[in-house]
Amino acid sequence: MLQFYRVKLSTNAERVALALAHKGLKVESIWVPYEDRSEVRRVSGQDLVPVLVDDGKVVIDSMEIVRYLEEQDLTTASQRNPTLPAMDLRIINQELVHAKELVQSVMEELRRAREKQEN
Ligand SMILES: N[C@@H](CCC(=O)N[C@@H](CS)C(=O)NCC(=O)O)C(=O)O
Repeated sequence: MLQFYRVKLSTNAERVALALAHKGLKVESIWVPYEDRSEVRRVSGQDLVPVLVDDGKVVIDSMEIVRYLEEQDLTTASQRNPTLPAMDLRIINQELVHAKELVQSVMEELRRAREKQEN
């Protein structure tokens, strides 16, 4: 099972908690005291949380953990059904930004054309 090292009231740890919940993953939460990081240091070689341990693989930094979870999920999803492209939420988000820019530039062109017609 995944092990999740966290402290209370840490927004970075909560980001990881939300990502884990979103993915529906079971974890063992290991709550460490804010003032004693010896266990975190022993496991990860540094003091900050969140830290995720996946079968011996240690991942530090909340966004690195989110990326790691996304990559693992995509790998598992494409193994489940290799004929279906896995949906990567990060890429979908980029595509949405591009689509929005495209729509804005088309609207701008139309506005200019209308202005030209009116004058
Ligand atoms: N960039 C890191 C920052 C990690 C971080 O600053 N964690 C805080 C808790 S939110 C911490 O462990 N602070 C303890 C300290 O600075 O000694 C991440 O996103 O995970």
